Amino acid sequence: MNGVNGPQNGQPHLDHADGQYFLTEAYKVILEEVLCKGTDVKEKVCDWHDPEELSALLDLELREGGESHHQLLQRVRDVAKYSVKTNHPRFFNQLFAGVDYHSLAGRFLTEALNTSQYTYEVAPVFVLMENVMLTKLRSMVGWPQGDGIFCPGGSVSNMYAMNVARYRAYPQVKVQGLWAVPRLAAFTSQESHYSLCKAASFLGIGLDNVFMVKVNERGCMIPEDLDEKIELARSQGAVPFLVSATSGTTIQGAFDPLDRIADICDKNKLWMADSLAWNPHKMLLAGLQCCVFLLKDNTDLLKQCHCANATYLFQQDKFYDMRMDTGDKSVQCGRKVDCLKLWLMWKAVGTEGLAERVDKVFKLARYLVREMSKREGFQLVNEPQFVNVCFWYIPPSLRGKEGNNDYQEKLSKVAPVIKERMMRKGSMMVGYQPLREKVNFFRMVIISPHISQEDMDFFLDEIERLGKD
Ligand code: ABU
Repeated sequence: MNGVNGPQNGQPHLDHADGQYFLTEAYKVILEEVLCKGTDVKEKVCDWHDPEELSALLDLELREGGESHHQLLQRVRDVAKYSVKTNHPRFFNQLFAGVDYHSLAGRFLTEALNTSQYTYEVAPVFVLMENVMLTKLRSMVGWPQGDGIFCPGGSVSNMYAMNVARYRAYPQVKVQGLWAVPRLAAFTSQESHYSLCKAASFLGIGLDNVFMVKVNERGCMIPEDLDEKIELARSQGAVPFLVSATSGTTIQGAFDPLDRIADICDKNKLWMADSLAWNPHKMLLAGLQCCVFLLKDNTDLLKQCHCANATYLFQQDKFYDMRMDTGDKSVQCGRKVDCLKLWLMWKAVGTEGLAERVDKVFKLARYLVREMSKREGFQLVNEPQFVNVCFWYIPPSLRGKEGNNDYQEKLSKVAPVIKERMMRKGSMMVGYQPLREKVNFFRMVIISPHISQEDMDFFLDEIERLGKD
């Protein structure tokens, strides 16, 4: 063992004792820099540097020889130091934030075990665990007998939905390809996630065949427009096959009217209430990535749609029940274990604990909206339906000038300027975007149950400070 100096004379790091010593030291750095400092409100959310400057601060170059433990621990420190602290109480930039320590332990364990979820023989515990998780989650939506899979991201879940929906309608597509199917049409709202478009182009359905259904003033799909768009697609010779509805849209957190949409889908025999994509790595803090695709079908549709029957993995003469091998349900081969982090966290806090953290962030979002209404300059885009609080900040120099011709143009520049200032200062992180005719506005997302009313007050104060001109 080479201890603190690491391997000598360019020897590769292959010694277990040596590796375990390094891991122990690296873990201390991770604990200190990422989990202690990274959650400390007195520290920066991000130590921001422009790309050239950051490249100079980091030693990213790969060389012929290896480095000492001492140097490597410095690399670990550097990565931690210059990375964004998404566990920080002032990180509001994405739909994920905060840390759950049980889930994190599950993530460490997953990485250490380093297996693939595709066969029972290499992942016996995780195959059973994934089945239990999927059954539990499906039971919550009323499909105890269906199917499902943990996916690498919500976008991939949406892609699964589109592929399986098409396969159910036209099973010949798998063998004969796009020649064997008519022009297909999918429907989703103007405010749905962009992954529907990605899925349509990836699967050969085509962007022109994704019909964007109008939304109401709060961002919810308008069922009457869905009816009209279905008719429009048919009039163009396309065959409607899928509607993707959203509960909690990416920007406004809007909820589409699922019952009314489901009625339209029933009437037209379209895929909608047949599957569900859900990301516990967002509001439940399961850690990236933890996404499930749940399926009502219990006839092996998922497997039939994707199987390739690789004989080196899925031998038909295995000594155990081959139905335990999940690999032919997925589009990938190697598949990371994403169920353990959710399972361990759920075991730790129970369903009630998970519900409590959701309730807490809803209360904080309501608190933020109330406090905003007491201050000048904060203008909601819409009354929030979820934990996304979308608003414009009107700086003092623009107040009372709403009638000016250049008002919207000037307003569009406010959020990017405030964002740059907060990033360079490192005080907090929040995202912004335009949305169709609406110019840039902030999307504040309250996700982490570790935050408090003081963090909400700080957020409002800091927007005022950064946008005081
Ligand atoms: N599913 C994409 C969400 C990205 C984000 O706003 O964090």
